[in-house]
Amino acid sequence: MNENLIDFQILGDERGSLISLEGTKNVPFDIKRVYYIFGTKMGVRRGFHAHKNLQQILIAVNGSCKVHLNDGSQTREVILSKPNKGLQINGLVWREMYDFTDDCVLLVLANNYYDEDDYIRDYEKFVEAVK
Ligand code: T46
Repeated sequence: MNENLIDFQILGDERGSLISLEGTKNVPFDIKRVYYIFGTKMGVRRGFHAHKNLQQILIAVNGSCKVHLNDGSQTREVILSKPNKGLQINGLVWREMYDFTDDCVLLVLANNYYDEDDYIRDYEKFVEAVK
């Protein structure tokens, strides 16, 4: 399974906490895009796609959600509930995000710009692609 959980160092002092994300340093790629998902309604499942080449790191900077991963031979469920835990997903992994808490903010770092041509949104095409 082409995924990896990264522990980001929590910096801070008596005032509170801080995490710094730096491309090609603690983030293992050059960051070209950052987006965040919030306000996802209870019971909604999102994702339902794989990427051909994109590398991403998903961090629940607030609240929590679950991520279902499928690389064509194995599946895995990951709970993201800590702002210092990053889930790296590279390329051909089918992903679905669900069980978002009301306060969930899912931050995503990506190594490339948005490109709809990099998405495989049809599950049958994904199965063909991973063969
Ligand atoms: C992923 C998971 C974790 C843009 O215009 N620019 C962007 O950078 C993104 C990410 C999306 N969009 C548009 C495309 C759709 O019209 O925003 C709309 C919602 O995107 P989508 O339905 O793909 O969102 P999710 O939550 O299903 O998936 C997203 C990412 O698209 C995807 O790369 O891995 O989060």
